[in-house]
Amino acid sequence: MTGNSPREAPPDWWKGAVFYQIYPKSFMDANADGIGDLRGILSRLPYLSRLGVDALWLSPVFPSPQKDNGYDVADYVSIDPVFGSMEDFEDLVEAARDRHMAVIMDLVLNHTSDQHPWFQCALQKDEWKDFYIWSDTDDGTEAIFGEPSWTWSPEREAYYYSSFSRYQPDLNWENPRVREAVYDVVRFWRRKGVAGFRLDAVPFISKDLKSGIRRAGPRLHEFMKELRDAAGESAVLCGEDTEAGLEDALLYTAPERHEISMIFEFGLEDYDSGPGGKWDVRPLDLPGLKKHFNQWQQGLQGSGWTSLFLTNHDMPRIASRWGDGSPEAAKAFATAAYLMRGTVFIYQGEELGMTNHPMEMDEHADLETANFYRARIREGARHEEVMPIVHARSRDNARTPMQWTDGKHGGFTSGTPWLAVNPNCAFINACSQEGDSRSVFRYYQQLLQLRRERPDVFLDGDFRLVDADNPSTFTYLRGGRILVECNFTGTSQPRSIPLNWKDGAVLLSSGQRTDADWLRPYEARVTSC
Ligand code: TEU
Ligand code: CA
Repeated sequence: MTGNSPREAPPDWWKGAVFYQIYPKSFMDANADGIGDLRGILSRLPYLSRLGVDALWLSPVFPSPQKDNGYDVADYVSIDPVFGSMEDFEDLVEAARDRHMAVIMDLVLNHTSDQHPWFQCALQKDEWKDFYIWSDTDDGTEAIFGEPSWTWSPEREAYYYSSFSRYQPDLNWENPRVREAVYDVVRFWRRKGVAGFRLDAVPFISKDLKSGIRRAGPRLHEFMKELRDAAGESAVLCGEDTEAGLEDALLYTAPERHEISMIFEFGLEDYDSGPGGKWDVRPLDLPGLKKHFNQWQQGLQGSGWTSLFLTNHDMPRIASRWGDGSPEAAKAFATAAYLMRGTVFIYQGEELGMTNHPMEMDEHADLETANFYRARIREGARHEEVMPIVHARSRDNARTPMQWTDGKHGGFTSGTPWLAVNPNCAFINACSQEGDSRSVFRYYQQLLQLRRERPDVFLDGDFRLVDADNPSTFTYLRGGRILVECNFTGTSQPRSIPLNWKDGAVLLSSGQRTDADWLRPYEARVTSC
């Protein structure tokens, strides 16, 4: 395996690396309590090596009341006992390093849990009060998870502010003591050997509520520079900004600005949703999506960097979302995404083509889903009207446990899983796919291998969109040499490329045979021309 360890690798090793996001709760349970854990992850490192992974992003493993599955942190410098011990964590980092894999942590720096000692002190002691944001009035604004932004504190006789939920009070980044405390956390994990961080919800850390600015406030980039100083030049820093435009991306990632390495931008979510946002489900507007990627690929060509991802723990499964849930759809979307210019991020289970799992309302665990359902019912919608939307968009779709085998609970646990395993583990599972040359897993291996073999094209080469308005296929040329064609539909489509490109050598194909004039349903094909 040609992985990269941060120590021996060049400073920008992360550009060509393949990152794999682990949602620890749902990855692998080693002690039969139904919840994934660090020992479970450690036991699956050989699998991740075989896939071709260079770096792991662990979603939060810190002590937490789990109101938002660990994105409500009660202690930034310990491991939640449900996931294991600090020793388990150190063992994992070391075992990963032996396999030339880096580990990055998920830092939730905009807010803490309301159970964090900082917040508990802020409720009691005046010298801690300014760690959080207070007001005498509630201005009626709504937090992201559909609750009021301001929550009354009887202890303080004032309201505290939260961007997400009342269990996640926002830290006051204007207070230098807060920033020092946060940078201490960054330095702590760097000393433990982590290669960097995924930074949760970064634009929210700078705001000016008095002027109605709730995110991406005036000091955002100043704070990014301070974070970079704390993390060190060699750290890989990936910032989540769901609203970032291209200009923001350049500010975050142009190397001479010494901010962060790359961002996660969420433009891809806009082309199958209406004005009502994520719950406003629409069919995919493929020309719109292609235009978006084209703009980003062109715009970041000279400077700046981005990540390439299809989903994460907050999004439904891509094979179901854009496609018909078939393995072929999973392959086509991965090909389109991962051969663009940027760093690859795979979300656990995507490499198996895992699909959405429609569940009953009382089986759901996600706070956002519950709030959405309650609000719609309160507004007068019927249960039968709301459930199809929940099934299409709930974050729990991504959080059902990994499907390792066709056995009980998909081999994830020998206990009772915290969230139901998708019954299709009977035929979608890692064990059978590793042995099946036509599986999604085996295709991912080839796709990642191809990317690795041609850094001249896939890292450095330019991006040219072909046949931009075609509503069925996604076709582009990399470095003027390699043509990527993906059929985004379940019907055969004519190849819409110039005649003289038609007989280039096939470097990768998702099917057995390739036709000179047609792409089969959901076919992905990579040729040199
Ligand atoms: O998400 C940040 C974010 O902006 C969310 O609004 C996201 O778009 C939403 O989950 C979509 O439904 C991050 C984490 O990824 C998420 O899991 C956390 O719940 C959130 O921060 C709060 O920490
Ligand atoms: Ca466990």
